[in-house]
This record gives sequence, structure tokens and C-alpha cells, in this order.
Amino acid sequence: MLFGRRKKNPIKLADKGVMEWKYATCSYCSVGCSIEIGLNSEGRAVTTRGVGGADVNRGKLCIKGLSEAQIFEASGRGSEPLIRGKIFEPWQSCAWDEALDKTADEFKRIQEKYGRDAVAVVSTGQIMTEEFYTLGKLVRGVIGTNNYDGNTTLCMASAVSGYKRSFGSDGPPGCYDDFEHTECLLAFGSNLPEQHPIIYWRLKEALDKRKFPVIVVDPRVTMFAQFADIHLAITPGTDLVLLNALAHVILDEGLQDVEYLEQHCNGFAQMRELVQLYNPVYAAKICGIDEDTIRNVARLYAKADSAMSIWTMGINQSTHGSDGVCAINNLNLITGNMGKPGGTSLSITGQCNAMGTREWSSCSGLPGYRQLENENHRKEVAAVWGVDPALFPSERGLAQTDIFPAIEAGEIKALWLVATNPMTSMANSPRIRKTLEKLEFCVVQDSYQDAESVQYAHVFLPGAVWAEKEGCFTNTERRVNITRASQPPFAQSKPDGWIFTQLARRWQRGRAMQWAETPEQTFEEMKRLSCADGVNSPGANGSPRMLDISGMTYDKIERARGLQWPFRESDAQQGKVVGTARLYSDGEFQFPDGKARLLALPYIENNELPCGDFPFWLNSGRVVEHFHTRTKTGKIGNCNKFSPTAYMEINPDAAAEQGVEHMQYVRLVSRRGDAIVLAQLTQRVPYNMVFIPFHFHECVNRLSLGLLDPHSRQPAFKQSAVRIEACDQAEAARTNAAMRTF
Ligand SMILES: Nc1nc2c(c(=O)[nH]1)N[C@H]1C(S)=C(S)[C@@H](COP(=O)(O)OP(=O)(O)OC[C@H]3O[C@@H](n4cnc5c(=O)[nH]c(N)nc54)[C@H](O)[C@@H]3O)O[C@H]1N2
Ligand SMILES: Nc1nc2c(c(=O)[nH]1)N[C@H]1C(S)=C(S)[C@@H](COP(=O)(O)OP(=O)(O)OC[C@H]3O[C@@H](n4cnc5c(=O)[nH]c(N)nc54)[C@H](O)[C@@H]3O)O[C@H]1N2
Ligand code: SF4
Ligand SMILES: [Mo]
Repeated sequence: MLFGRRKKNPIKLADKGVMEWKYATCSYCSVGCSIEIGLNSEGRAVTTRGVGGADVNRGKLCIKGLSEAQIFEASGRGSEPLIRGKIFEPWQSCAWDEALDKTADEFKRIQEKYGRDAVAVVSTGQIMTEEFYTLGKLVRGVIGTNNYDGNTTLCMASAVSGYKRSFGSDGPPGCYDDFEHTECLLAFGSNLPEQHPIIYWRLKEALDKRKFPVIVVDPRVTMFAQFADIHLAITPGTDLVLLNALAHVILDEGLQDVEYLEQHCNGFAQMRELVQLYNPVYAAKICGIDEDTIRNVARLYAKADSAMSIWTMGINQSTHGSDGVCAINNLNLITGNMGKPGGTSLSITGQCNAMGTREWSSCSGLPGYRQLENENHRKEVAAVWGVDPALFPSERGLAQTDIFPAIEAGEIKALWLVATNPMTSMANSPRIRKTLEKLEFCVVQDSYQDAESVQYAHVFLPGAVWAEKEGCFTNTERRVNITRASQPPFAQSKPDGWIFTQLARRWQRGRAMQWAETPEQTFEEMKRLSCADGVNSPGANGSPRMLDISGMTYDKIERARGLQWPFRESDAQQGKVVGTARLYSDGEFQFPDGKARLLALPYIENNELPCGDFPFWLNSGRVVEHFHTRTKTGKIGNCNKFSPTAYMEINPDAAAEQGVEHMQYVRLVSRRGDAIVLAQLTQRVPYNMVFIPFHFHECVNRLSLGLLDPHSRQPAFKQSAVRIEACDQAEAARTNAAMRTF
């Protein structure tokens, strides 16, 4: 038998014939790595490399960034607009004018017949910020429907809602540099090494220089949990109980920061009263973490000179998502860990531009963190756009997860999906499938025409992808970074921003408005709305607007490899070349009295729990190689080779009891549907849980329930109940092989 490589040749990097490198920001996750795209003599993207001088990634990229040059010509790209009379009929290719006319005509017809809000728009976290801004201008200023939201409701809504409830505004207050200063890191429901590999690398780098405790809260033994000093294998959906218990211990033992509490926080008395109920003995029974460990972690956190919390989907995707975020904020406020180096409450965001949509898309409000409920804000935006402020509703419409039930109920008749694939990414896909069939008109705008949701469209608009266009993304640490167009759009596809302005011109109101010719001009318009210059109102506490980008230009952003907001015109005038690392360093929050709010957050058990008929928790998440519904990574060599099939993690003891062997197919059944999946026996999951990566169509979301958080309307993707049944191995193997794309 041969072991290792036959010949030990030195590794040689293949010469890909790169003639030119173009600057960009990675279009997968929210880490926001600076990346260069290598073009050959024909101007085709042949490779990528990390940018050495960029603070975020310092030359590094993960497997997805390293293979990103392949996304431009991957199979399934949308090459031309498509149209058809009925879903499931064959598509006809058509000219852009025809596709856009049809879309505008159908929207107008449906709005005249059923009312303005009968058209719904669901967008994304993956197009450029300038495109988000333009889409918002079109939807709020021209089409005028209030049922407009993004897939970010599946992802960041609980973080947004929690930040607003605690601090008076959205906006992650911390940054990656906090790892260099912190003395204790607490991570909730986040698998950093796989989902944010380069943030994880930044953390490791900090740990190599200076040791501090890393505590990971996750029901699975993830890669992150394996590297942690303490792993808290929490009972799913009960982080709020753990957090209340941590606060209980801190207050009980007098470990709080009294001065910070008095000067900068409201609501202490009510919060204190509530957490009295969560003594560690009681909490341990619900959250599954023993009382000594709870006390130990509380003391470690409160006694550290600076301590920080990070979290991702294990918190946000929960029926207590928003409360969980507020409880994390409570923890940091009572220990005085806010806005100081190494002391913060940092939501790790998800998609490359999840932040851009929160800031500028007008999805749940108006641009620049403005609120529909605020009359001054409506007037300011109306003045810049040249529309009547009366056009804007005075409160937000339906969230993404409420739009689908409204289609089911017949209130919404037309749907426009922009860069999102709900057929695979939403919970309870059997129900979503029936819902989409009910639409009178559906238009899907995607860079890949094989995204599953395209099956339900009457019109398909092919969008240019990533560096086929120019614009900015904002990353987890509020860093605005730029992508330069490295090549023209694939075939007949067009930049999403172009599609939005062309569509706008099909309305009288749209023709009367000004539409920028280039993304850079759009950016200049956004800058005007971002600062308090006498025209715009200041922040709620009277201080300058927080989300201020007025000192930025495209060139300055590229030179700095990204700038963190706020970056004001006055900063630029003083010659500053870096933005603002942290928010709330002065202890001034965005409520009128400038104080943060401590909240009393009772835990109410409301999940679908495992039971006799469905004895396993169904948990779901991601693997490092794939991105979401695999429209990109499912076609890319290494990503797909390393992770080719859907699989289920199951504990060996549970498997033995169920008569399931390693690499055997099983049928999983929930109250919604069933799915065939390959069993992988591993101690990563506890005895009563199975875990499935959600990337594969016809798998986990056929089973998931997705109960909604009452504040954020985000689904609890990670908590539902399933049972395991045997299935025909040969048939399952055939189906599985047919679903593979390589
Ligand atoms: N490779 C890759 N990277 C990505 C993405 C991708 O698709 N692929 N997507 C990006 C996006 S949009 C996002 S939102 C992020 C997501 O990033 P993460 O949130 O880190 O990823 P997930 O795997 O969805 O979930 C993280 C963990 O939550 C745990 N969890 C489940 N239930 C609970 C609970 O009740 N409490 C706690 N504390 N933990 C729980 C799960 O076991 C899982 O290990 O990743 C981003 N990065
Ligand atoms: N069970 C379960 N379900 C989940 C999750 C989970 O953890 N478990 N996570 C949830 C989370 S956090 C998220 S963020 C969602 C993601 O859910 P989706 O947004 O539905 O997933 P994506 O596959 O990223 O879909 C984005 C689409 O945009 C297209 N696209 C990419 N770039 C461009 C562009 O520049 N222009 C245009 N026009 N199209 C483009 C892609 O081809 C793709 O079809 O999934 C959610 N669903
Ligand atoms: S860590 Fe995220 S941003 Fe960086 S290369 Fe990987 S996918 Fe891209
Ligand atoms: Mo996400």
C-alpha cells in the first residue's frame, strides 16, 4: 500500500497568465475580505488573491474567496431575459425592453386592481449598496408598495431589532481589532472557523500573542467549540435563560459596573427584578448548563478588564432571537463593556452586504437608518428624491416572513424576488411551493437561472454578478469597501442597478425623478443623506448622524482598503485616513436621553420540542465549502468536491438505537414533510439532535417549521422536531446521484 505522495515535488503554483489585477471585496460572507481578481490577456477572470495591505484579511482568503474567479462563467448563469405566460410552460427569450415592460405593466395592473400593497418585493444582502439605495428609491418612491423587505429577515433581523431596543439604533458597535484587546470572549451560536474563517484567523492571531478565555455556546461540538476553553452545550433555544442567569450571578455577587450603569443606562430596577428569578439552579434545568459552570462563566466575564460577546445564527434564528440579542446587550451594559477596546456586543453579520441593505435599502425604513414613523425623516428623503412625502407610509409594511402568508391569503398577488432563493432557503418548503404557485405574477432577478425559485417566475431578469459591476459592501465591523468592475456583465445580463433605473422610467413618477448615471454618482447622493448638514435632522440624541459616510470617496475607500463609518467630511478635511473603529465609546446612545436601555426579558417556552413521535431536535447550519443555496459554490470545483452531498450528523448512540449505520440513507420525517438524507455518525451532536447543512435543495427546509420571533419576525430555523425512518437504500442512492451537480 502507498502512503502519502509518490514523489515529493515542490508545490508549484500554476501560471494562469495574469496580465492585470483588479481590486474587489469578496462577495460571499460578511467578513469583507479585500481580494484581487486576476485577468488574463483576454480580460477573463482566471484567479484571485488576498490583498496584503488590507486590515481585514491581511493577504488571506478562505476556500470560497480563493475559487471565486470561477463564479463568472459557472454553469446556470442567466444569459438573457426570459418570459412566459404561465409557470412551468417553456421559456421564451426576449429583449430587455419586453421583459421590463411586462414587469411594469403587470405591477401597474395588479396595483390598480387590488391596491398598491398587492405587489411585494423581497430583496437580499448580496447586491451593491448603491443598488440597494436605488431599489429603495424605486420601491418607496415610484412603485409605492409598503410590502418590501429582504432575505435579511431570515438572517439579521433579530440583531437589528435587539440593537434598536437596547441602543436606540441599529449598527454593530465593535470591530475585529477588539480581539487584540479583550480579556474574555463569549461566542453564542456562531461557528466562526467555518462561517467566518478570516475573522476566526484574526482571533487566532490575537490569541497567539496573548492568551484569554474563549467560551463557545452551541449545542453542537463545532470546530469553534473544539478550539474553545469552555464549551457550553446549551439546550436549543434557551440562550435567554443562560444570559439571564449570568446577569443574576453578576448582580448577586456585586460584580456589575455601578458607575457605568448609573451614568449610561435606564431600566436597571426592572431588569434586576426579572433576573432574580433566574438563579443558576433553576436556569440549569432549562438550559442544560450546570450551575457551577454558569457561575464560573459569569465571574470570568464580569471580572475581566474588558470582555466581549459575539453571536450569529444560533441566537438570531430563534423564537427568542431579539430578546437574546437584548440580553447579550444587557450583559455588556451591566459590566460596562461597551464601545471600549475589547469590550463590546458584536453581531457577526452574514452575507457580504447584509449591512448595506440594513443601512441604505429602505426595506424596513428609509435610507441612512431613517424611520418611516418619523415625519422629518420622510420629508428629508422626499426632498432629495423629488417626491411627495405623502407617498411614504408612516409605518413599515410586512416583513419577508409575513409576505408569504399574505400571498397565501390572497392579499399579495405579485412578487419580485431580487437575488434571493426562498424556494430553498425558507422554512417549510412544501408550503412555500404552494404559496408561489398562487401568484398572478412573479418576477425573479438572479445571476443564475437555475436557482430553484426561477421555476415559479413569469419573467426572469438576469443580473450581472459581483465584479461585473462597481459598488460597495459594508462588512460586520461597519467597513465600507469597494468592488471595481473587472469585466463586462456575462452575456446579456445587466447590473441590478441598471435594471432598477430602467424599470423606474416606466412610471410617470419615475421619469420625473433624477437617476444617477453611475454607481459613484449614487454614492454621492447617499453621502448627502448621511450627514447632518442643516438639511438633515441629527441623531435622536441630538448628536451628529451616526451612519455618516460623507468623508468617503471611491478612491479613498480603495486606498484605505475599506473605511469604517462614521467617516465624516470633517474627518476627511482633517486628513484622517481611517474611519471609526467603535460606536458608543462616549457612552452616548441613540435614544433621546442618550442612555441605553436595560430590558427585563422573561423566557417563554414556545418551540416545537422533540416528543414521542418526533424525538430528535432538527438543527441546521452551514459548511465552510458552500454558500447558501449553492447557486455559486455548487458548481465550483473544490467547493463541490469537498462537500458534494447533503448529509445528517447523528450521534452514534442514537444511531445504534435507531438501527442506523454510518453512510446509510434514512428518511427524516417532520410534521411538514420528509427528506432522504445520508447519515454520518459523529459525536458532534448530542444524543437527541440531528444536524443538516441547509445548502441542499429538497432537504432540511422540507422539514423545518420556522416559528417566528415576535419582535424581528425572524424564523427559528434551528429548532424543530423530526423522527427517523428506514428507506430503500438503492432508490435513495439513485435519487441522490441524480441530484449531484458534478
Ligand atoms: N461557508 C459559509 N460561510 C457563511 C455562509 C455560508 O452559507 N457558508 N453564510 C453566511 C451567512 S448569510 C450567515 S447568516 C452566517 C451564519 O454563520 P453561523 O451562525 O456561524 O452559522 P450556522 O451554521 O448557521 O449556525 C451556527 C451555529 O448555531 C448553532 N445553534 C443552533 N441552535 C442553537 C441555539 O439554540 N443556541 C446556540 N447558542 N447555538 C445554536 C448551530 O449548532 C451552529 O453550529 O455565515 C455566513 N458565512
Ligand atoms: N434551514 C435553514 N434555512 C436557512 C438558514 C439556516 O441556517 N437554516 N439560514 C438563513 C440565512 S441566515 C440566510 S442569509 C438565507 C439565505 O437565503 P437566500 O438569499 O435565498 O440564499 P442564496 O443562495 O444566497 O440566494 C441568493 C441568490 O442571489 C443570487 N445572486 C447572487 N449575487 C447576485 C447579484 O449580484 N445579482 C442578482 N440579481 N442575483 C445575485 C444567487 O444566485 C442566489 O440565487 O437562508 C436562510 N435559510
Ligand atoms: S472569509 Fe468570507 S469574505 Fe473572506 S474570503 Fe472567505 S468567504 Fe470571502
Ligand atoms: Mo444569513
